[in-house]
Amino acid sequence: MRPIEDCHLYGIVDLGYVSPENVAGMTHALVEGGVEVLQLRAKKLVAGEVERLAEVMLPITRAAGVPLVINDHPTVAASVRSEGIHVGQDDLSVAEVRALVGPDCFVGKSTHSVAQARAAMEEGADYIGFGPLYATGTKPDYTPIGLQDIGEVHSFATRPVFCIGGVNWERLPEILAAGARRVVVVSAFLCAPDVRVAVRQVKDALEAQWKVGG
Ligand code: TZP
Ligand code: MG
Repeated sequence: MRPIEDCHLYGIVDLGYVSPENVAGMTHALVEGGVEVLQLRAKKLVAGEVERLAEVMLPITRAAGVPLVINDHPTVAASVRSEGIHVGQDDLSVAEVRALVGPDCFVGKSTHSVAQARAAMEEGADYIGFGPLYATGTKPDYTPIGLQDIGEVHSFATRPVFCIGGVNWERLPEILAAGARRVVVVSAFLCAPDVRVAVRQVKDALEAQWKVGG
């Protein structure tokens, strides 16, 4: 299983874009394309349904060595023994979540400003999401934060920082130039005509940047 520190391309199976019956197929496509960590995000489903979908995804992600992260439901993460759990600013604290999921499950936190990113590091999050960089239909109520703070967050971050929100292949050069090392891509993958090709394209661009950047 790939440790979160070694993950640079993060995908999300978001039930806003994927119907429950397509979760298995989409999971296959994303991991075969090359995502290195995958989240299950289902804002409108109850815990039991999220658990059922996690059980669909886990055999696929485990076979690929890709950690699965459950959004919002620490009790589901604990019962299916997912590798990770992700919470937002309005959810339980990292310590409270850790008490529910145990020591083997990493805890990620959404952050939307430099101050929140700093607080999440101090709180002991295992990674953070930082965004939305751009306006995005996947999280429509949030004001985009732009690219200008990415460098500052990386200057103090002691854990992985995944830049998120409107990330796609066309924008990747400017996002990486702003200092990003890791990205989350949601709709640009889930809505792509060929998901595997779209993932591979972003992954190739990320890997090319590391070769240049060392
Ligand atoms: N958190 C911040 S932006 C976002 C989340 C979950 C949505 C990202 O989705 P997309 O489609 O890649 O903009
Ligand atoms: Mg939440």
